[in-house]
Amino acid sequence: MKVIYSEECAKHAPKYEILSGNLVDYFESPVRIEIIKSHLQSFSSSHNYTFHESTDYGIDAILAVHDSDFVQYLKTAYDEWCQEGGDKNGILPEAFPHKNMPSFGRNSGAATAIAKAGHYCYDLSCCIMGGTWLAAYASAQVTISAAKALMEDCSLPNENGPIGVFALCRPPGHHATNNLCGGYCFLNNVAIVARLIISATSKKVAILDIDYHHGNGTQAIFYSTSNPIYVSLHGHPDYPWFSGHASETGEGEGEGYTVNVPLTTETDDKKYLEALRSVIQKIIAYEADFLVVSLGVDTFMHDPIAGFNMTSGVYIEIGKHIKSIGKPTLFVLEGGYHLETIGINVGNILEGFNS
Ligand code: OKS
Ligand code: ZN
Repeated sequence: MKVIYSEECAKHAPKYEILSGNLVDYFESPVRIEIIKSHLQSFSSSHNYTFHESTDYGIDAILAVHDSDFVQYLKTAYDEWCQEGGDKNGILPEAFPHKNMPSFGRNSGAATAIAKAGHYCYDLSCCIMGGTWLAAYASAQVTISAAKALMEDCSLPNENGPIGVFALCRPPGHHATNNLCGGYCFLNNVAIVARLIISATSKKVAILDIDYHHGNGTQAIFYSTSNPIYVSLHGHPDYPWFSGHASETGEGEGEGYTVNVPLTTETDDKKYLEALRSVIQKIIAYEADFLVVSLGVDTFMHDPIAGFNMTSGVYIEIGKHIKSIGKPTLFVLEGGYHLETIGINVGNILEGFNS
């Protein structure tokens, strides 16, 4: 199995975030992908992982999902902030243009860097530093490179079941919308490659989001289209708080092509696999040609920011279930913050898929 990565992904590394009112070390750190990589490398002879540095395919696939003013903001926010005398650690919003504010929509022009931050970001988890754009761009290029590899290799004969490629990327993407960052996410990697695969092949894509959190950004980007279908299992109620209800099913041409399965925080291995089996039936019925998986392992019982009760062993079963869909599959890393097990848990999903 090909694993695509980029050293550039480490260039975004905020020191802190706020968790329950406390300043804590930033969970979404570069070490996450280092741990996963060395875990997969320790397996690479028996499991046949090969590691490939990403190729730069340029900005076009990114601009097919994200607004150009938003991309411009991500590129320039840090420099503007520094020119205005801001702290070298990076820029965070201080206030957001809330719909209940009397001046909402009238005097909301964003003149300063920090006002723009409130316009283009919806929480406090997306500090923009000197290296943030480089890392977010690299994360997208890792995912694009992985998608290109999958499209090339899926025509080759394969006896062991469907072919898979793993995009070992960060920062993650599924909370980013066409013009907002949030939830550690700047560019929506999965949305970028789903749209790329559809435009390159004219085939049908299913997105299966198994991160603990609802992928509100991915859902929003594809809410009114029937291709791709977006299917998410997630903890509820939890971050991002205002989306992921079962009643959100898409609109217009997209009606019926968003599937949300909110699960209570008591969810264990057995309940999760039951829910997974039911959504896999929907993906099979959709007759997708490609599967893109938003792969988060923050569903693990000891994850520091999530609430499920799942064990490491279940990830092998999850991987086997994904294999049973039988389609070329792109795994794209999203969340997962329990560093002691992140390598094992991601490795178990890939191992189940490759078994
Ligand atoms: C604030 C944390 C906000 C982001 C939480 C969700 C990140 C994630 N302290 N999404 O999949 O893993
Ligand atoms: Zn998550």
